[in-house]
Amino acid sequence: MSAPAGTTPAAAAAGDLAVHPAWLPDAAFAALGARRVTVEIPAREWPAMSAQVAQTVRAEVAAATAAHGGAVVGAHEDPDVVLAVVPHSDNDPESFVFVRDAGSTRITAADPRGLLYGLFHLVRLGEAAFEGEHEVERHAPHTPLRMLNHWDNIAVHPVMGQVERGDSGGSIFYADGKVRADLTRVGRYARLLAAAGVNRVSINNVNVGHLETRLLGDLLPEAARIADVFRPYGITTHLSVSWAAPVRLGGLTTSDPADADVRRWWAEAADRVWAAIPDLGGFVIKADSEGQPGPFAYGRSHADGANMLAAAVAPHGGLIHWRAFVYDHEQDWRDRSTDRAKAAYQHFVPHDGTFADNVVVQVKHGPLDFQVREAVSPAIAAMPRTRVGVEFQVTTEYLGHQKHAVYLGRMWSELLGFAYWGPGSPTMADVAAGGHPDGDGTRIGGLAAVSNVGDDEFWTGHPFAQANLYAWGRLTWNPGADPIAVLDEWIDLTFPGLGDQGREVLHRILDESWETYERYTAPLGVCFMVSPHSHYGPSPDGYEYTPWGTYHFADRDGIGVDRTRATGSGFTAQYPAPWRDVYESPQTCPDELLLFFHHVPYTHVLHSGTSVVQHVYDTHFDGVERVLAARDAWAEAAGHFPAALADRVTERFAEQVRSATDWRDVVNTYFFRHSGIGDERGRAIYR
Ligand code: GCW
Repeated sequence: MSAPAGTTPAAAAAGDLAVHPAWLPDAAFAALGARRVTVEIPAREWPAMSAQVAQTVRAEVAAATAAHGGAVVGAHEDPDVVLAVVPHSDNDPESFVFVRDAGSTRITAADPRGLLYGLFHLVRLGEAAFEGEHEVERHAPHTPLRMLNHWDNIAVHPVMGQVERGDSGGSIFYADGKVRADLTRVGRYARLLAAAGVNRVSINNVNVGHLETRLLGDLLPEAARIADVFRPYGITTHLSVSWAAPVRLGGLTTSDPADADVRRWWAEAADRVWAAIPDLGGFVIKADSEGQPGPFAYGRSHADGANMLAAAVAPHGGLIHWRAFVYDHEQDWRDRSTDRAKAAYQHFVPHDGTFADNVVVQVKHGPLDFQVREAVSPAIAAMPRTRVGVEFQVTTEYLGHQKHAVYLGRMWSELLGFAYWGPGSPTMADVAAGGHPDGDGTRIGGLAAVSNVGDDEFWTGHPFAQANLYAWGRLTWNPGADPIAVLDEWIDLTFPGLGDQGREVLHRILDESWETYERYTAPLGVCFMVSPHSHYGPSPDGYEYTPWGTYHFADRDGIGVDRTRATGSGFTAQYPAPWRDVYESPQTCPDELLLFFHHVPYTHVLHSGTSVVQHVYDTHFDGVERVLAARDAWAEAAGHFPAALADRVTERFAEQVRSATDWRDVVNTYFFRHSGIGDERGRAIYR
């Protein structure tokens, strides 16, 4: 196979050794590694994962102290640092307690997995972990389900490549039509994820091809090899499965969930899978979605389908992550009675309370599809008796393909903190953690996101897109964390010793880069306007007359989607108060979502005091200015970074400038041609 896009042939040839260390170079361990460290883990019959994580903790400490002049010592030898497994009242295997007094730093946890998270906490703190006194601090994850979904295929798709919506080269798991013989890179990835707080990974695309279906069959031992590499870092492996597996693999003539043979096939498949991977997390499934098979073909509901799989995996403690991304992708654009935004709610909310206890209904954060700005999904808040998981996208399918510098921490933080029932009420993150106000507190769905990693030498195409992967993990652990502080953590862990200028420039480039991207692409929550299929670059009418249900309805008078109850699709009715009313009126709808909810004239005046069309011109000119400023800031600071990385970033900036300029001119021209209204500041708009 030739080197994947974005990977230099030299790096590909040099293989794993050329991989950038990302956020855990040896130097990140300098403070801890210079200490005398004790690790106390009682000999006990630990579950396999905990036992292996215990080994990982010991190995990490041994390597750090060997590299930085410290030592591994016994408890009686006056250690500076104690890492100890001790009984904890809550028994949460992932939480830990950090304290510093009388000149000694201590991490305690009920399980080696908590100890590992505590160890990485010390690494993040650096010298600060060993200075002064620290009150007792308990750290616990917001939710026990913190997952990355890989859209990796074993086969290489002629158009999509190997990783669907991946912009970081090929898969780290698969090459040459099989699981890689050498999984060293996966081990490094597991370590990066553990340090960020992720504890679950699904290893194949939710669009499951015929070859990948065999992960439940003859390729199972290969999947088990991957699980073996994740386990020592406290990471549970999940598999994406095809609804059609009984037909494809089992030779049955049907996948009807009511069919006894189908049920038996899945139960036997689960027995086989868990025999090979005893601590597998479960199955992720995309059914009746964008052409994937599902229960609709047999007149069955998604609850019927999910519960049938749930019954098969329940004896093994497995979970079913059933995706709610179900909509009509063969819509007639002439049909104004259908609104794709309503689909997840329409398909799933009627089944609330009927899903089995081990089913997580995984809902995308927005009702459309990972746009730079869309409303939050109302379905997330509408199923108090269901385990609702929320899905995000770390890979930047609609956000610049890891060619543009776009830090997503602030976007996710805003979404996770969205208070569904008004200020101070439970947030999106709370609902995912079982905190629906009408729920019983036990319905934990957790957080998931599509990974952005590939076999690229910098892991993520754009080296700064690593920050998104890191931030994703940290925000699943603590959704309330300040995303800019998280960015600082990433900077410290990735570029230890970087001076103030380098840090300041990274902040200048990244802190508001999400808003910058929004400014030069689709405005005011109108969504899409991207080139169909590739989802890169501007094409304002690209999806307008297609079956995909993603329209903006621009004409000579105005633009936007009327989703009101009064005159539109009625989508606003899916929200609880106060949002159903806030979004209903253009007077109260936030500017940034105006065109998501309303069709308005180009002359409509925003709360900001500017007209819609002038806002488009202003933001698009400004967006490009911001990209140019970021590029120039980078040019000043590039010398502070490793040369190969600096070259990659410089190359990406050239493309970002080109692409942002293209977006600006196409979108501005589009609005000018439709409205006939010029820029009040007389800047160049192509006519
Ligand atoms: O946005 C769409 C993507 C598809 C993806 C799908 C999904 C995995 O364009 O590539 O398929 O979402 O989330 O299932």
